[in-house]
Amino acid sequence: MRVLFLILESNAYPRYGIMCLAAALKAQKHDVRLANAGRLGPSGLARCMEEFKPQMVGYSAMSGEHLKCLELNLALKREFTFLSVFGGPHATFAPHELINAPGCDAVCVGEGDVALPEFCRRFDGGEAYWETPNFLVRHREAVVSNPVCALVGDLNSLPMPDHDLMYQAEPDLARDGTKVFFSSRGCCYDCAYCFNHAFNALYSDRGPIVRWRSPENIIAEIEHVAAAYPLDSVFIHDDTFLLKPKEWFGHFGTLYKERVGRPFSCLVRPNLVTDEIIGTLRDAGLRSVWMGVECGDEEVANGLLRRGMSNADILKAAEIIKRHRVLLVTQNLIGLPVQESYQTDLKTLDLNIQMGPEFAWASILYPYPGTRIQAFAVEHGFLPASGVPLLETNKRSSVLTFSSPMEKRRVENLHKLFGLIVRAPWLRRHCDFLCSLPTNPFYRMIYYLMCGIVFKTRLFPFKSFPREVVKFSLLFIRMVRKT
Ligand code: B12
Ligand code: SF4
Repeated sequence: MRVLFLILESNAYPRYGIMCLAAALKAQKHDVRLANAGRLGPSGLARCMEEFKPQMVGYSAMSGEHLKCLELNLALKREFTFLSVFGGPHATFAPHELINAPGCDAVCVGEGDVALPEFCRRFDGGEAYWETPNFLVRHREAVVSNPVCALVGDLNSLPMPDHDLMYQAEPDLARDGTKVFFSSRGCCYDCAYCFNHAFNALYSDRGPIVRWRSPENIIAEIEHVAAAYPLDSVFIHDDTFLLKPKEWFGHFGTLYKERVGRPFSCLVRPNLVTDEIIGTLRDAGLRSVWMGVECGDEEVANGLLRRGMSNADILKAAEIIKRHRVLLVTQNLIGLPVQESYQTDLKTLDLNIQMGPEFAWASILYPYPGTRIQAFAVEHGFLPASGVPLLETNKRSSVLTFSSPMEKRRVENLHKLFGLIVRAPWLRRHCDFLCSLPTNPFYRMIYYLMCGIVFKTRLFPFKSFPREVVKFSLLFIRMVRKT
């Protein structure tokens, strides 16, 4: 079968889900391609469709970008004949919205590694593909919904994700010295703003949620990439890298040091940080960790957000990380659905100042479909019951209704200045004044400049300036314009 995956833009980040699916389909001898619609433009994409004649076009969409995927799909459907299939987070958490949208033929809920090859096998063999597990399919004017099958139990059994496919479609990613990998899937925590609790409920009786690859398995993938592409550093993007047995890290550390030997980064949850594990990983080459702090107001963090840890736990984790001379990046949530949102955010700011991270990254909360925080925000009047507005980017403003326009302005400004104030704490005493000024492009520039400078000088420094500078500058301009 000829399957074409379409992405709108890579956002300077590989689509690992597509790389996994492409590998699974190729293992079944299907002919798979990937096109970046943004890069090709309408005429290039039309040429690609004419030449490849895909029988199926697959989209992987997060909430928000699904709208543009639907639009593109409809435009293509006017000129070409193919089956359109949607997957990814929006398909998982709002499948009915997608399957009822014009032009959408099928939606894959949850993991597609087993489901999509099975769907293609049935389609190709003239069997009842509309009855494939995990899929909602439009069949003879009706929608057929099927339950999800078990999660992939043994991640080592999956074929190696298809990096070549991604890097051919997106040469900037091939040139980028930092490459992304995943060593595990799933997270057992219950944070109210994250997709995992909804994902876990979907799969509640379908096998263990948290699964990890063997150190040999992920290292073989990293070696494979290093042999063919520039690789200066590795970013292991598991939701919670430390959610594995202690022995795993010793074994991984030894192999990584021997066979990869480049600096790496990962994401951690403060309550899982221990002196022993960080020491082992540091010895193997750990350069930076991204740690979810989210909220410095303990009542909000443990009530509304369900984080389940104290500020003391967070400070202790930060101290361990810094003591091992690992660069610490904190991740924080701004603009929460609470009465005094700005005051709550200031507590988060102060906690960050106390921790002194290399960089404090802040996101404006966007309550995604299926999350508890969305239900809470609707119930308490922070969001309209009629429907949650979709934003193309949540790096500019908040969708919540705050107690006053000034409260909203302060929250949005603090989001832009957060990283700067944490790096230059003397600005803290001017924070109320700075945040009460009208929102403005200058603050947005500061936000992206801070990210850009810290990323490319400290976290993932340019190794080859000529190789990366053009891509990086274009990304910077695109992000500022979009926001
Ligand atoms: C890496 C990552 C990114 C990367 C790349 C995104 C991508 N789509 O790959 C970047 C940095 C660009 C990114 C950006 C954002 N992200 Co993000 N990101 C992730 C992260 C951590 C990993 C994604 C991943 O590669 N997973 C591993 C692969 C194997 O899983 P997968 O992608 O889900 O794919 C599987 C299935 O979904 C399915 N599948 C996927 N696609 C398809 C397609 C077809 C046709 C089929 C049949 C099946 C299928 O099969 C795959 C294999 O089993 C996830 C969390 C997570 N653990 O998934 C959040 C996550 C996807 N991101 C999220 C969010 C909110 C964002 C941002 C909005 C954050 C922000 N504040 O800016 C932006 C959105 C940008 C945009 N353009 O819309 C949310 C999405 C929620 C939602 N309802 O959409 C997630 C789920 C995390 C969360 N907080 O809940 N993100
Ligand atoms: S620890 Fe991170 S990945 Fe896990 S549920 Fe909480 S926010 Fe999501």
